[in-house]
Amino acid sequence: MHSTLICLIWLFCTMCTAKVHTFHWEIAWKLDNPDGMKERQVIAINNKTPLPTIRVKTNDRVIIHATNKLGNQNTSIHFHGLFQNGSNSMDGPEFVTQCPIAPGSTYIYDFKVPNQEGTYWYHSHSGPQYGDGLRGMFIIEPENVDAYPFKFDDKITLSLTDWYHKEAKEIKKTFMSRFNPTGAEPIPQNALFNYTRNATWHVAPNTKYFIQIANMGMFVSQYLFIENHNFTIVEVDGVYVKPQMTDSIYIAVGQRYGVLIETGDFHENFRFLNVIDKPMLDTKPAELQYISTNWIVYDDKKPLPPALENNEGSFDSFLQNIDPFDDFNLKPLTKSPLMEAADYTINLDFKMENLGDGVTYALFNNFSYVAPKVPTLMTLLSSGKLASNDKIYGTNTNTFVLQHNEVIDIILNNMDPGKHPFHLHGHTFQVIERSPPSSDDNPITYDPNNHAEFPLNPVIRDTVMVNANGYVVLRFCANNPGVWFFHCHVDWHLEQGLAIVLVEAPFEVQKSQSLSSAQLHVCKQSRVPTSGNAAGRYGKSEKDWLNLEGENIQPQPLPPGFTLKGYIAFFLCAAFACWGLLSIYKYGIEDVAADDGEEMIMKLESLLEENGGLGPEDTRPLTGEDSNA
Ligand SMILES: *[C@@H]1O[C@H](CO)[C@@H](O)[C@H](O)[C@H]1NC(C)=O
Ligand SMILES: *[C@@H]1O[C@H](CO)[C@@H](O)[C@H](O)[C@H]1NC(C)=O
Ligand SMILES: *[C@@H]1O[C@H](CO)[C@@H](O)[C@H](O)[C@H]1NC(C)=O
Ligand SMILES: *[C@@H]1O[C@H](CO)[C@@H](O)[C@H](O)[C@H]1NC(C)=O
Ligand SMILES: *[C@@H]1O[C@H](CO)[C@@H](O)[C@H](O)[C@H]1NC(C)=O
Ligand SMILES: *[C@@H]1O[C@H](CO)[C@@H](O)[C@H](O)[C@H]1NC(C)=O
Ligand SMILES: [Cu+2]
Repeated sequence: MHSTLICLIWLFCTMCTAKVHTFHWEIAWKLDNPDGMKERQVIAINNKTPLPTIRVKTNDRVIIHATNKLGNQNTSIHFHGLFQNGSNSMDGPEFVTQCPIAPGSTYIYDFKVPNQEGTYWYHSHSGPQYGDGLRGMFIIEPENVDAYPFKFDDKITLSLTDWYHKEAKEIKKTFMSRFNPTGAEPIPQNALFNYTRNATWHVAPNTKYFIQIANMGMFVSQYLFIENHNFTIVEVDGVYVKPQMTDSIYIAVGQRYGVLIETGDFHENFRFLNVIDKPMLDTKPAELQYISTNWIVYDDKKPLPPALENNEGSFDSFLQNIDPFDDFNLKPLTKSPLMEAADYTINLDFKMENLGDGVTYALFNNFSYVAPKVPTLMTLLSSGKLASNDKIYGTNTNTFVLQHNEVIDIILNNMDPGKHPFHLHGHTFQVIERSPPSSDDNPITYDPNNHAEFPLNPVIRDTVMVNANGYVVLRFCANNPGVWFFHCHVDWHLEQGLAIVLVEAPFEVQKSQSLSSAQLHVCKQSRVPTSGNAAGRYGKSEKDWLNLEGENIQPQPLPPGFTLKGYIAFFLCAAFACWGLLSIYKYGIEDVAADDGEEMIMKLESLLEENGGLGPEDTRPLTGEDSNA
């Protein structure tokens, strides 16, 4: 009796402080034309675009009934940057923490908003699907409105994305094909500013705005710049930082910035530019809109300055005139000294390579991530004492088991000539070292015995750019039991397998977390097993659990003697002859294998067959299907 009363009082008290935000979302296709250049099918929530911004306070609760009405695709939702401490099954990535949500099925995301504040976002974590629009902002405000560590008069959000005219699934087919042997990434058509282009932002003079910015794109980083105005960075990836003035910011996909802008005593209007980091692109089709002009409007009656021309000249002079602040040198506002030396170090060497099906894959220590048959969290929950044995999670999932509360270093050596934004789920990390970029002939790798002194108050974030042929060293504490994905946020690279999985404190997870029958039902609807090892096998003995026969694996390597360079040279010579290179430039990622190219490619394939077999039957999708090699 007495305890019931206490319970009621407690319940009442939590109700009056923490709010519950309940959403019913129908995720479905809709025709839309955000860039004003091409109508296409995009993903909407409750038939609306752009997708809603979720705005909550620290310690609130969020309940989202996510119903898949797409008809032709599975789905899932990840809340990027939220720790999901104690609620690992709400994190979202399919085959990591949950089963895909099949068409017609509903998954209930139900979690407490963590003790975090700032700018976050949500997006699909099913294949390249968020490129079709399943992405939105997620803002966490302090419990007390006056508790921001800086002052402002008004606050707004701003989302940036690259934008493609084709459906992501179709783009992926052309991208991950042996007709794209260099692994050239799909080139977007342009970049959206708040889900539109040519936008105007009306401001009041002499006003301080807090702008919360997220790059929700698939691939390219963007520069953000306002003529005659500086930004003061006050937040990165949900971490408040010492105010830092800069004339522009550089923001990779997955990253967020909170900035203050003080408007002046102006009676004219200025350009507000979002500009694609053009050097990330392998080809630059003439129609690519890499410089987008929007406007900050003080006076509606005054003219808008003309849009910046979209050409090399204006891009180069733009780059020459800005000096974005290096995020490595940002300092967290709350003193958070360098964590003590690592108890456990994960060494990752990363490169791109053609495997036996002629497709380019991303390899971490020679392994490309391939989703297991059983979501890794479910392997963990069903495996008892074996949960700490990394073998049961599969040979192709790049799984590392971490002990509870250990300090972990991730050393990431990038042996690739591109830069890559890496994101860790369930954590923020200290960025304790980052090398400058280097060249292909001279990749810089981390030397534990010879490195720069680590900063005493390193920047903390959840998505960090590693430079071309360079490295980055990240440090965090394994204080969040669960299964967490670590991957490149260039989604095309994730599709190529650029991911590892951290199984953190598995026995703690078993003690305190479980799956609801509703969650298990979602698995039933997508026909995904919910227990067993990565191959879906289990039994009484350890031997049964270590038997991975039938697991999903990456394609075999190219036959010996058949090097990537040789393959590309051969491919280009045979298939494209003289017109080939031109077509690549002209059509970008369009299917260059049309008409007469097709014939040449057939010839090439039969040649390859003789050279050791590259038959079309070797082609396998990255996830979810049997591969019995
Ligand atoms: C933006 O301007 C371009 C060039 O004038 C135009 O083609 C496009 O339709 C406009 N888009 C929007 C969304 O206004
Ligand atoms: C959804 O996922 C399941 C399990 O991986 C797969 O078998 C099925 O083909 C997927 N459905 C669609 C529509 O892609
Ligand atoms: C972006 O869109 C949101 C609404 O979705 C709006 O509140 C905000 O003011 C817009 N930002 C800019 C810079 O126009
Ligand atoms: C922006 O910052 C630079 C360097 O700190 C300074 O020289 C310039 O006057 C500032 N511009 C404005 C408009 O505040
Ligand atoms: C990857 O494979 C190469 C060649 O087989 C080998 O030399 C190298 O040691 C491997 N790397 C790792 C981290 O296993
Ligand atoms: C998760 O919760 C535990 C227990 O409350 C806490 O010790 C730990 O610091 C939290 N981890 C994160 C990443 O917030
Ligand atoms: Cu990448």
